[in-house]
Amino acid sequence: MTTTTEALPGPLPIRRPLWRKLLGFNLLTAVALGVGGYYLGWFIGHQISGKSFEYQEKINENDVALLLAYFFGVVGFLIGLGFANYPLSRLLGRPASLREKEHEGAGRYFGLCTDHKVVGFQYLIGIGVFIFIGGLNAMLIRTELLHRTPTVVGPNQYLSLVGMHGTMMIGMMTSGILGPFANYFVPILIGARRMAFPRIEALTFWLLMAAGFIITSTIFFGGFPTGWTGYEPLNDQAVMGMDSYICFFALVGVSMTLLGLNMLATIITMRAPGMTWSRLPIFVWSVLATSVLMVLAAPMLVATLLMAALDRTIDTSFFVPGGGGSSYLFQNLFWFFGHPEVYILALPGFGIVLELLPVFTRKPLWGYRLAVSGMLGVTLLSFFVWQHHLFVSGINADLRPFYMLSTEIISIPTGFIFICVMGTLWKGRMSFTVPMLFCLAWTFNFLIGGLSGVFLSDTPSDTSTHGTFFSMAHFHYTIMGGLIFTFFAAIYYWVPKMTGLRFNERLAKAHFWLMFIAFNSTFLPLFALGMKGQPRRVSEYAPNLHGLNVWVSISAFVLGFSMLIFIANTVYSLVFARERAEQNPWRSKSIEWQIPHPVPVHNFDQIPVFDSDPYGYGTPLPVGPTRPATAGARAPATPGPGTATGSPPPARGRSPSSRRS
Ligand code: HEM
Ligand SMILES: [Cu+2]
Repeated sequence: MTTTTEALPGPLPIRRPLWRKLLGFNLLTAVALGVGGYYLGWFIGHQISGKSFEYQEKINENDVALLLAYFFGVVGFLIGLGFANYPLSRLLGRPASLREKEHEGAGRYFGLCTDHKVVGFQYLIGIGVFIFIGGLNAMLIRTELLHRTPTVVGPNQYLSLVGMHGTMMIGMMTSGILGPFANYFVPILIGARRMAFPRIEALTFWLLMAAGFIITSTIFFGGFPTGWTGYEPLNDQAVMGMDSYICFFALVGVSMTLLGLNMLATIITMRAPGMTWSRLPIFVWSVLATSVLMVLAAPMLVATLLMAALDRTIDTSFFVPGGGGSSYLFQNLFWFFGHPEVYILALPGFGIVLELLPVFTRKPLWGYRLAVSGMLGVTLLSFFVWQHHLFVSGINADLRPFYMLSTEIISIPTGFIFICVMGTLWKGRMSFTVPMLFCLAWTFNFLIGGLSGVFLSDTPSDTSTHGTFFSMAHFHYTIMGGLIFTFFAAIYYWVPKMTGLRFNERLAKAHFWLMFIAFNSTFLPLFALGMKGQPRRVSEYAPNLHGLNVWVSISAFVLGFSMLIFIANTVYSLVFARERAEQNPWRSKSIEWQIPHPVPVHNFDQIPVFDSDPYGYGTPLPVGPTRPATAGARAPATPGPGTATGSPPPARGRSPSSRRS
């Protein structure tokens, strides 16, 4: 029984001459209007602030002008892409239409397109480019740290370099899994034809790209000295490059909020019949939890940065002690966002690992409910720990025990996730495919990241490790060792579905092993360097630390080289070799592998009806969604030892016809 309440694909592409295509709303127009808007803002800024506000003529230091330039630039860029067309035509009373540019051949990848699969792809490439730039920054940092004293770049440039690297990485990886993979797969996994707000979905991507250009442009304005945390009062005193940071992070915040809202609306309202909460794939649960964090935390970031921008332009003094403000206020507000942010980075990784392990152990997910409660527990608790970042900043010391305790308690729900990972691995028939290797590496890396976190959550040990390379090592273990490894797991797992092509396995394995070994060889010694007192964000260090730093730098270059293997593999496999992937190479039972490639614009001819959970390995083939597409051809049930799932709970509540598609 299916319901098809939504219009199926629109008309076929209209053939237009090239000049006509170039004139319309597209990337070219967007860039032109973006540049135009930028100069307009710059001009207006100089007109209104030339005399009064903080304009220092000699160094052409005009924050009002730069902030307005960025603002108008982004607005022009979005108008050029066509984001204003729909609201305007609705205001003029034209009828609502749902889809946009979904049938325009390869051109749809280069502009506003409302197909969630196209947006997923755009995210993957777009984020990839900026992570690559962030990675180049890391290589430069490590090149500088080959030397004991500033050699390659000056101390100020070093600071900017670290800030750019950190800010770019955090801002981009925030949407690193949700952008490409949740946008692409969540609608399919829940049996929907699209996201709840397809235009907003496209908007989140293009906002992020605009933000990426803005943070890169900071090099033209002197960079920024605060690192990724943007602390006051340095923020207020910094040169114009700081405005790039503010704009970048504010746009990332807006993009995140919208992304989270869209995911929540989609998952809550658009599940197909039978897709009950207890059948929701665990990856979708992780997206849901992450989205809650995004929606609650990111607006705080945007507001905080707005206040910082006002401080810098019209001297509001929210954070400037001299004017009656407080820099502690900034730290509190920033970390009220910033700590949930670290779980925004971690949770999707949990989701990927738990989603993939059952496939490669041929077992049902062990402890599904425990995993869900772990994710929700992390979500809730992550709003109660932010002051562990302020242990040494000088605020009320009596608050420390509370934040120490709450931080340690958060390891309980995180532990649930680990228990579920171990339970699923236990007696599983493991196949060591590349995605599986990345998941296993996650367990190793994240364990080190998690255990070292305990030292940072305890005030006594944090007082000596805070601000050293120890904390650097800790968060690279969680973000790079956690998130980036699962990011690659997801790439190797899902890109064959997205492209219909397979990666070269030998190159993929070479990438994995080199990356895994080089990663640990880069970051494990940093714990030692930190305990010996090497400070963060400073390019000079004590003579006795030189040998280890050289070791770390060389490892980092090998790590960077492993990324080149990945890029080479991608280009070789997807552009030159173009070997077709099987329809279901991993013999997964999950629905995305049961539908044909390429996935039609509307995903499903008939909305599927779910009547089992997606992890029924070891039990007979699930019926329902998989029946029409596979006809039992693939996904044979390989009975693993002791893997009876028990029958899933019956569909509750709503009848199929009451659901939207
Ligand atoms: C090739 C891999 C990487 C290397 C070699 C690397 C290296 C470094 C180094 C040496 C620093 C700080 C230097 C200092 O404080 O003096 C740093 C900072 C940082 N990195 Fe990475 N990194 C890598 C990847 C990543 C990734 C993937 C992320 C996140 C997604 C990330 C996030 C950060 C952050 C947030 C900072 C702190 C910046 C600050 O202090 O404001 N890094 N990294
Ligand atoms: Cu924290």
